[in-house]
Amino acid sequence: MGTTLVYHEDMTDTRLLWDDPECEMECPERLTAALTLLQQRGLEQRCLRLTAREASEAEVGLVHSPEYVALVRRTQALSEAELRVLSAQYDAVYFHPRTFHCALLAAGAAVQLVDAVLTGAARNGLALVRPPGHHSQRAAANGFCVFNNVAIAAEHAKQKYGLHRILIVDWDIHHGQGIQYIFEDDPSVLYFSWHRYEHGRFWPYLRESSADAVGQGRGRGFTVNLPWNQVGMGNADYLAAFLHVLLPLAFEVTGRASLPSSILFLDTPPPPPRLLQFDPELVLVSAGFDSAIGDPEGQMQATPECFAHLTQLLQVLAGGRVCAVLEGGYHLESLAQSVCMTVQALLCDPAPPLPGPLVPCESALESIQSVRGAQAPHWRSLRQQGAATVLSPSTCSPEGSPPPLLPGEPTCEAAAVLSSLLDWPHLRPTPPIHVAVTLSVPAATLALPPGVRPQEGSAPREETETWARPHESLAQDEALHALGKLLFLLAGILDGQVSSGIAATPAPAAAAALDVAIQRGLSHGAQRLLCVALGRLDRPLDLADDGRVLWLGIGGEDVAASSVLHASVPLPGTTGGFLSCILGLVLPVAYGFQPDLVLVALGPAHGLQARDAALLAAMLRVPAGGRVLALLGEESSPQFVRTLACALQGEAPPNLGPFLMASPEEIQALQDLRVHLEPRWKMLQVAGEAHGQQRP
Ligand code: Q9C
Ligand code: ZN
Repeated sequence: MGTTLVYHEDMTDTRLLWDDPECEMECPERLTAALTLLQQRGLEQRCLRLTAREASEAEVGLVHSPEYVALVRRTQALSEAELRVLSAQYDAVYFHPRTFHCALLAAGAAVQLVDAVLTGAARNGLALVRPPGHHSQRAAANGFCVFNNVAIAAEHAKQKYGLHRILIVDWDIHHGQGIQYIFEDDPSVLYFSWHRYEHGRFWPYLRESSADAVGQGRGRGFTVNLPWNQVGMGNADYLAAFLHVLLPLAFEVTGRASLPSSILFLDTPPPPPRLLQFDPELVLVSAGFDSAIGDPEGQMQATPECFAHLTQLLQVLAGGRVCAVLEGGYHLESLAQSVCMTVQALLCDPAPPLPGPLVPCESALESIQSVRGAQAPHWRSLRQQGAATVLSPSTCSPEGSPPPLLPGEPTCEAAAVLSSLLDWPHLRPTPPIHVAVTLSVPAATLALPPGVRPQEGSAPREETETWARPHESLAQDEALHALGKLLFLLAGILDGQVSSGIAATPAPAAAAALDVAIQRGLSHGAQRLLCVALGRLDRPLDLADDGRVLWLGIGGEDVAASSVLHASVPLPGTTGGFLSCILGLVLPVAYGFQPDLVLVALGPAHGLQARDAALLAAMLRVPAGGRVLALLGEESSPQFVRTLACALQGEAPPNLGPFLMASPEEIQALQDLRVHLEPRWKMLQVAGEAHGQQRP
């Protein structure tokens, strides 16, 4: 099951026929630039190619009024002067005689993509379309958008496949108010959008783009707006938004009680709480790349690689069913590179490292805090973390008409930064082998998926013995044999032959094997090694404190031990606690540290089920750029190894099963540790300094 690319060259037909500086950026070259780079990088050839078809009247009618569709149909026969007059009736829209055809193809492509993924013909995919869709409304074109492609695709998924939990992630830099309006009272569609807002001074100047617009009626809590109040948001800000806002909500499957008004009558017994859950069955991405560096509209700083990370983080949801549909993106080079990064991530290639230190800016943290505050009444995972702070009034748009937009021209300096960041190639090549597994049982027993290879090779006997010598537990033949394989695998990862791997060791030798793996990794040139140790595995005492090794213990006994390079938490006993641990601790620290190798060691009494381990591995794989070595006991079941191997390969981990909210103790333990680590690992922050919660 691969990645689908849906396209039709007719979508380059529509273009602006007259002078209009506001609209000229939405040009046919957007599609050709993206497609050409996809071809040059050999990515298009790796996808299942689908030729877009026109959406049917019924499909467009899922979202738009018949009168509006008829009006757009009539534009085919209008003269240029008439097109101009009609265009002027909408905000930032142009019509062309081919607009109707293109808009039908764009909507059709989105529907086809959803069909391919929901019938199992493809795992995920991208529809490369114009005109874009997310601003368009039931009876109105807006912001270059004619038909709302993503909204139509979501309605289609609901009607034809009976889905009732769809996540729409709108990472375009404009607020997709069209999607928000269409689903604002619909709890079966969670709409998340971040957007340039500048306290309401940026187009489309809507109050309802602010964080306190959370949806209506039964849909309350299913509209999530994250307004950016400054330009220049970058990789750290976008990742923080995913880790601290979007993903906690997307994962939450909760008994959110919605209280009907009858509860106000105290003599009637309250009805049982309606269970609202969100754990999406499908992820649709309104994939606009005007949020990337260089874009004249967005004026943001996120580099193209960031979109590989965002895409891969989403792939842990909904069994990996991610359908991305192009929206905006007006800097041709930045757009093309970002599209390539998205497709590469959909194809499960490891994500390239992100440039620069990852520290979210103060304004981003204020925005994140305000949306967490606004959403806290609707989402228990947010409420629990004690971040339900009062919505800062500064994030609401001012009353009355919006102040004029301040022009923001890219400076010469920004242009230089951009050209160096967009300089290609600066990536390591994708290793030929995706996942290698050292085996103690015949390969056939494991029924490994394609892409996962059994590893037969071993380090030379003498080398293995040298590394084993200081450790009594590695003296036995069996342990020595396992260590030889582990060393071989580790070298394969560090040399770029293998992306990730699983190495099995006899349980009594687990701690020693991990110690050797760390030392060997360092001597092999690893600059930053993140070690996530589960169960009874103590940090080796002689570990150099030179900043090259970061140790995160989960469920060990040294719970008290804590420095910025050595932190431990008890193993959460609930799904909610485990998720908070991954999203609120492990990933932010991993992103802050930017390791070149991650060791995940499952020691004695690690307590993880296969699906927990798979989720941890699938998510750590993203900041690790794929380079994860999992160490586990030889007694691990074939099923466990197989599940873990699939996750390391980039497949979505299995569902976590019945969702249990984190216990207050689990939350407290995490909170204490975060407070302690935050000064060093800024990606842990969920609130701005000025309005932050009181430190205990
Ligand atoms: N300089 C999409 O990205 N112009 N539409 C705003 C502010 C309209 C953007 C003017 C931008 C529409 C799909
Ligand atoms: Zn946009």
